[in-house]
Amino acid sequence: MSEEQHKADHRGRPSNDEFRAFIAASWAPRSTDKPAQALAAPYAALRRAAASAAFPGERLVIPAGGLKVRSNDCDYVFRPHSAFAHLTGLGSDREPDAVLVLEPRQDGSHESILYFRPLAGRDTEEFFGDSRYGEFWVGARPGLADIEDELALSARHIDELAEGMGKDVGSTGIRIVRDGDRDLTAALDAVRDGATATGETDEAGQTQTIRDRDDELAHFLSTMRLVKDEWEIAQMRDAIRATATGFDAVIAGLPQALAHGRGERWVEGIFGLHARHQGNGVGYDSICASGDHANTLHWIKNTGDIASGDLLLLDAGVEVDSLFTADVTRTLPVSGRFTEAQRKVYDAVYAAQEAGIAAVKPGAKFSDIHDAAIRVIAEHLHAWGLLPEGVDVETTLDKDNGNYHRRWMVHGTSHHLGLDVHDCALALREEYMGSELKPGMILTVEPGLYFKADDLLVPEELRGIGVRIEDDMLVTVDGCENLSAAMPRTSTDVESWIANSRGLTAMP
Ligand SMILES: [Mn+2]
Repeated sequence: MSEEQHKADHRGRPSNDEFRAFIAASWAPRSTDKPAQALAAPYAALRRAAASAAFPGERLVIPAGGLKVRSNDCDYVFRPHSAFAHLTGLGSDREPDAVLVLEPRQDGSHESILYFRPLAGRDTEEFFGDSRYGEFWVGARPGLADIEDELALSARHIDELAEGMGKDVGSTGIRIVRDGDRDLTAALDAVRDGATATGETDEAGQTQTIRDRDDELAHFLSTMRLVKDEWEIAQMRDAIRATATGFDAVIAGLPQALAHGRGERWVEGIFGLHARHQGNGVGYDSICASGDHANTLHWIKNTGDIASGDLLLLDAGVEVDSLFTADVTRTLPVSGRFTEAQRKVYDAVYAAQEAGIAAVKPGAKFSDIHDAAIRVIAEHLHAWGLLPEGVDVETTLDKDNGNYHRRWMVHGTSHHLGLDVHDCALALREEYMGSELKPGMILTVEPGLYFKADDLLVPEELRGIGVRIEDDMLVTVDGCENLSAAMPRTSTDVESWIANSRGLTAMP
């Protein structure tokens, strides 16, 4: 058999017309039921309307992105670009290569058109022969009419995209979310070159490039997510509820995690099981850090053992099918009881978190949260004699003086949370750190203290202790709601949580 023939047979290509007819025949008719409209559809329509109003007369291109190769002929599970998910309401694994186009109308509004790859007929080679997209291999997809009903927008075949892109939109032009699909962006750049080199200028009088104009669109779509609508808030509640289930399961599984060795991986697996079971998966790689590993801020290798005297820092969140994710951290005494030194550090971080949470209210600045929490951290470090001689709390908090406390807490206290774990990342500093908190914003409050095992500046009893406590806060009209409050936070409540899980009565 030639290499060519072998390949052909391996991939199931028809060897003759008879085979093709055989494959295409005698399947039950497809369902003609109209799919229900997605619950997210009306909210997605409002978001598209906002984008339309911001860019009248312009064609806006928001790609879902394509499949990413993991290795050879295996792809990663598909996750659409967050801007695409937000504007369509499509979530987990939908729809690779799709492109949302807001097509300008004469009256300044836009028609929403979803170009995608609809289900192929059973008489096509794709049906049985295409291992990346074919129904035999990866399952059925909706047809054009199905997705129009589901999302309440217009749908066209992806093969018509090039023609749609080529239509003249006059002098105002086309914008694309560049990191959505790099190939499509490159193709569009080639087409747009002539049209946009006309020397348009921005507010500061600088000549705008194509990229600048695209970045304005991405920035708009990112900052649009700063304040969540009621549907998004409900998704976040679901994500956090599922996350609490995962944390409960981890606590219940700690005895096995110790017994099996490589306990951090065991914990990652237990949380991942519940994330995958209840949602789309984890919203980011879980940090399962026992003992000194907790002092590596993004410890996602999770290769370590868990010892009974350790603190286990678990930073994990479930991403639900709509792709909204929780982001919660608890630091758990594996034995069920904090040692005196562990409790001292834990209670300090808790006090800092309480101060941070108290600062979450409308009208306060986003940066007030960090300022409040880090002051409490600095006070404890000073009281424990860890700051250099002559450096008091005010001195270390003064940015011009070097922020000595950052040796033990280098990260920020808060970030926006939503479709991305670090949501609204394209917001400018004044729209993020410097902005006022508004009802509907969802953000984390997550101070920590990290004393590395080899830190000779700290007393020996504190070395190897790392603590972070992280909750997800919704800004309300008169303050905030801790969406993750179901997961215990104080040192005594955490001990009771573990004791209850083991069927023991909590220590008084
Ligand atoms: Mn976080």
